[in-house]
Amino acid sequence: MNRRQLIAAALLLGLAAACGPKAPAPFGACPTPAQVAWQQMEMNMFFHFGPNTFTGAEWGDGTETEDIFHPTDLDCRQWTATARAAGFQGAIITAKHHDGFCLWPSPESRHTVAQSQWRDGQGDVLRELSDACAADGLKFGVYISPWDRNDPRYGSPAYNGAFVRTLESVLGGQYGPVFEQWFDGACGEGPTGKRQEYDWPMFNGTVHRLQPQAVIFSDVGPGCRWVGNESGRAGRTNWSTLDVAGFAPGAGSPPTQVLNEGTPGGAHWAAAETDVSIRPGWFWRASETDRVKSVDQLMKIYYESVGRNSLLLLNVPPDTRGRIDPVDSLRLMEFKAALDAVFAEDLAAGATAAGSSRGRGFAPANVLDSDYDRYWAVSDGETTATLTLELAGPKTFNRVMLQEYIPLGQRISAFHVEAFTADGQWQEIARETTVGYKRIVLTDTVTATAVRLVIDEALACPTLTRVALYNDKGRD
Ligand code: FUL
Repeated sequence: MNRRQLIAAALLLGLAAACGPKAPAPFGACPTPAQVAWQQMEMNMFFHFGPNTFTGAEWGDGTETEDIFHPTDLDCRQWTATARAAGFQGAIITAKHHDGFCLWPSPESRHTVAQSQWRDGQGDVLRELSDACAADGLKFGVYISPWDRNDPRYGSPAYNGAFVRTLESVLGGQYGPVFEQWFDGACGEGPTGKRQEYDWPMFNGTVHRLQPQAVIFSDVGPGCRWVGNESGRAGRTNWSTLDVAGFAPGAGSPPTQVLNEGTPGGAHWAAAETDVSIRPGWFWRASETDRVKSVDQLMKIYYESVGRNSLLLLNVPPDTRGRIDPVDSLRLMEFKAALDAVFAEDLAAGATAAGSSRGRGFAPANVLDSDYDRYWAVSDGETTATLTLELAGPKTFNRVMLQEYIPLGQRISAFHVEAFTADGQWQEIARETTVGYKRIVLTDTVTATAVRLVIDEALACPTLTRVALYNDKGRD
């Protein structure tokens, strides 16, 4: 082809694409690009670290002397290297827990690392962790508790302004970009015995102003919501949409079942985040080292969080040295090996896909590649659909993974899966409700030459970007 022919061919192709079917219109509340990127992180690590690490308390009362905080061998690169090796994408640290102690030299407080003898008052855990995250390619996030049992202003209007300045000293760029701001809903008494009326619009506005891309966690968002329990379990039905009108974080939050399952067609996008600790407590304690969760427990948590349209925020609390305990890090490596053993091989690879579609660009085969932005979609107005995969031979599996294309909203509300088995029959192997960003359905182990996905009900014409089959040989 000469140059002129090339240009003509390119124009024709462009014209053909322009004449092709359009993408479905977004449906209902949809995530922002930052919320999509956040959900794609799938697993982040939580680090509870502070005076409680040294006192053994879960909630310090704010009277602890600053010198209590004295990690003997702090190494944040050990935390981030461990998280990275275990397949985690981000880290969130308790910069300030309810005891009010700040792991950075906050100018708003006299209860910080700067008042301690640790590193002669020159230490800054946020500096070290944010640098370590950058070095290991993890995103950096912060938990900053509004409830403060040390600050004498807590319980008076002055505290809200002080809390905003506290946020500014972390989010103002000093520690680089922050991907998630974690706001705990707990609102107990301060040192004055008083409770605070939190100014949530002002707190959220401060985060949005300084870190526009940061996803704000609280019981009710606005960026993402609490999953409603601390045991690692998202709802089997789990909508990323939620009706938040009239609710607030903490005592004013919706019932935990609503947090666990979301609201179908809800007015606000606030996907569930599942926060759970690898240990019984949130902070490290020598006495709990023999109760670090097993690989089976971690796999169950994975299937019931990431596999149920939620992000997993797994707490791995550093010890009094300021390092991850070897028992925990070994367990994390075993967990990663177990995940890899299941997800290394997609048994749908090489399959052919058939089903109705809205036309070129939205073919059923799009579910077979890992490009998130190429998806299968049916025509507007169709709220049921069938997709058949002819597998590349008989395949044995017990996990069916589905992914909706969430930038256009969450749509599927009921589906079932059938497998074509050696006896020449279609056999129903699963019947479920929602899909969302990622759904991993656990089935009995089955050997089949074809798989049929039937979308029985959707709030709008469904989209699917991925269907994959896996075999977890270690678990039913
Ligand atoms: C809770 C806190 O009270 C716990 O101490 C812990 O930080 C957990 C993640 O959130 O609300």
